[in-house]
Amino acid sequence: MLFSRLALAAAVLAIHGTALAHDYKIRDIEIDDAWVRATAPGQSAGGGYMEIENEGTTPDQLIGIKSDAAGSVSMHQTVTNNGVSTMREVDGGVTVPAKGEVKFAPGGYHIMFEKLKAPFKEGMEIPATLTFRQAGEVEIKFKVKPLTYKAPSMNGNMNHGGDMGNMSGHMSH
Ligand SMILES: [Cu+2]
Repeated sequence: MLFSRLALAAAVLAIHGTALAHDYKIRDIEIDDAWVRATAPGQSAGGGYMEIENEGTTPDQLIGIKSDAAGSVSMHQTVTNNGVSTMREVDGGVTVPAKGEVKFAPGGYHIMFEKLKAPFKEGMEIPATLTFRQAGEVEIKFKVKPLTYKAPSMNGNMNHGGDMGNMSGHMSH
């Protein structure tokens, strides 16, 4: 009994320790929890998510992303008007406020991988290079989560996950 309780405590500590660690850091910018969902058969695009923190006292801006895993990589934003969600490419860049953070999450900002060179399979890591106006370039890896993975959405009505299987929304750009 005592042993199993100790084991549980150790497991909780281990999980907590991982959550506190910053996955990637460049100057004042930290990137955590970068992930994409595995693609369904025939799906040629996928959305990437992450958290970006700025510990600095001046704002920074994510101005570019590239990856060898896809023919086209861009920053998108899902916008919901009158209950209808559409996504559009971000113009200019995504600002990370001083002493603040930006979350790329289903229903909001996301990285759009299109023309995938190979399907995203659970357990893979998708390399990408982010460019920040102040901090410069940082290489990160998006962990591929299961196709059924449900992320906490920014808004219950805007689940981008539902869109990802059907990429017709992208035909509008
Ligand atoms: Cu998109």
